[in-house]
Amino acid sequence: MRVMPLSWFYEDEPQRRKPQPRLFLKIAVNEPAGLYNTFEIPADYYDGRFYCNLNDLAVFLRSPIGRLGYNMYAPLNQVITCLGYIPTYDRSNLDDPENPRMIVTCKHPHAYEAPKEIYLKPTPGATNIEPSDGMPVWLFDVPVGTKAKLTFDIDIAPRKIKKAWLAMVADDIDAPIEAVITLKDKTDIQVDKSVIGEGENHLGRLNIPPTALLKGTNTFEFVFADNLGDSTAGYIITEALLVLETD
Ligand SMILES: [Ca+2]
Repeated sequence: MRVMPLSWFYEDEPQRRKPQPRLFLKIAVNEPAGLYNTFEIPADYYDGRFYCNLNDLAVFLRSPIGRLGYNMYAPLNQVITCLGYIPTYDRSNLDDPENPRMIVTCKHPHAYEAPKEIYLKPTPGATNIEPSDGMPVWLFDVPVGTKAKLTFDIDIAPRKIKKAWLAMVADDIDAPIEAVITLKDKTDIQVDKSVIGEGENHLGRLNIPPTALLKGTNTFEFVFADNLGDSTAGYIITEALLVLETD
C-alpha cells in the first residue's frame, strides 16, 4: 500500500510540463532545385541551448573530422562549426506549445552555386540539343551508387547522324571510374579525359556511337560509381548539350 499525504488529494493538479524542444537538421539534397530533407537529431535542451553529439551530425554533414570517428558532446553551434559548416537557425517554432522545435540549416563554405557564366557554346553547323530535364546532374555529397538522368529529345532520323557527342561541363570527376555513364541502360559512354579534373568547369566531349541513338527520347544515366577510397564526394555536370552532325 502506498501512503499519500492528505494534501495530495486537495491540491490543484500540477501544470503539465512543457515538452522538450526537438532539434531538426535540414539538408540540401539538390540545392539548386530547392530539394531538402529534414532529420531529427538527438539533442538536449538546457538554458536556451541545444547540446548534441558530433557523431549524430557527422552522418549528415560530411567532413574530415567526422570521418576520423572523433566524437564530442557540445553546444550545437560548436559542433556544426567544428564540422566546418555554417549554420542558420530557425527558432520560430521554439515556443510552439504542442511541438516545440528548432530547425537548423547548414551550408558548406564551398557549397555549389549555379554558374554565373555559361561555358558551353553550341557547335556551329551542328544540331545542338539541350536536355529536357533540369540541370545540373547532381551527384555530389551523395552515397556511392547514386544515379541521375539526363534526357534529350532527338527529332532527326538516326541514319542521318554521322557524328554525335555529349558536350558538357563537369565539376570534380577525379577519375574515369568515379563516373559511369550509359545511354539507354546499355551503351557505355567512355568518360573522356577532357572532362576529368579536380574542381570546377572541365569542358569536354564524350563521343557517342550514332547507332546507339534513337529518334525520340534518349536518356543518359550517370552514376557516382566510386569514391576512390573515400577521397572524393562525387561530381556534378553543370551544363550539357547533345551535339549531332548530319550530312
Ligand atoms: Ca569527385
